Formats: sequence, C-alpha cells, structure tokens
Amino acid sequence: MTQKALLIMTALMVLFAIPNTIFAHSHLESSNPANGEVVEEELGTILLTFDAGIEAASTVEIIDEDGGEVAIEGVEIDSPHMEVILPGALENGHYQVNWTALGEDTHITEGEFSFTVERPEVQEQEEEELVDPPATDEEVDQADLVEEVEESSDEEGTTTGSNLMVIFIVVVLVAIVIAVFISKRK
Ligand SMILES: [Cu+2]
Repeated sequence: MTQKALLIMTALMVLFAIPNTIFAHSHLESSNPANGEVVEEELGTILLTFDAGIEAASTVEIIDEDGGEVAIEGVEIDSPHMEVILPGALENGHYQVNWTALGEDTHITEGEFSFTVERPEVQEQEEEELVDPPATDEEVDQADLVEEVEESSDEEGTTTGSNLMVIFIVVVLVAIVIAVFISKRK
C-alpha cells in the first residue's frame, strides 16, 4: 500500500469516527416556561430538559430585565432534566435564562431562552407572596413539555463550532503523523 493511500484511508476513518462524539452534545430540548412564553401564574420553578444526558456540573443563571441576577434557591439535576428552584414567585417582568450544560460526553454546550411573568393580580398580592412559597404544578409542567419543543440558541453553535475545528485539526494532524509513521516502517 502506498503512503498516499494509507493516508487517505486513515483520514477517512477519522472522519467517520468524529460524528459520534460531536453530535452527542446536550442541547436544550424544551423548557417550562418555554422560550417566549408569557406566564400568568406564580412561578417558583423553571424546568429545563435536554436531549442528552447532563452532568451535575451543569449551571444555570437567571437574569432579570435590569440585568441583575435572580437569586436561586437550588438547582436539581436529574439528567436530562435541570430544575431551578426559586426562593419565591418571580415578580412581573422579563427574564433570561442562561444555561451551560456539561454533557455526559464531556462536551460543554450553552444557550439561553427568555420568558415574561405577567400576573394580572400581582399588585394587590405583593405582600402575601413574600410569605407564601409558590406551589409547583408537575402536571402542567409535563403537559407543556410535550407541546413546546424548542431549539437552543445560535450562540452555542459558534462556541462548539470553534472547539470542533480545533479538535478536528488535531485529529487530522495525528492521523497524518500515524500514517507517515506506519508507511515508513514498511
Ligand atoms: Cu458532545
């Protein structure tokens, strides 16, 4: 076998091996509230569901419309779900959720979505809310999840894209070195 043929074969094998690792990243499959949703009830938890397994090191932050970070009581990760528990019901306003997921394949993906809380009765009940923690509504959560499937933001594409390019170049270089090495031994 010539060196050139060996080189091409190795490169092809590497190319076919790559997709399995690349496309197993965890992307946001759905969330509750969904991206762009207007929530008219008390909101005490935010649920993110990913399309692949995520590790406990995954993170999330919620930014209010003034750019401030909303206090989070806890984040429960039960792969592929991530549940954000808020210390109380969110005030009316626009919120952005920024997430970073560490996939089971060790790749990191990130993205964001946003929603609006617009409770009609919020003015009169402001004081009451501070005392009563919001109730979660699992049934509603599940129903919404099935209906609202959304894509994660474009941001992650650029981040992962550049990472992949680096990985790709390294892999190809290694393949070439191996091919040259093997052919020289013959
Ligand atoms: Cu991946």
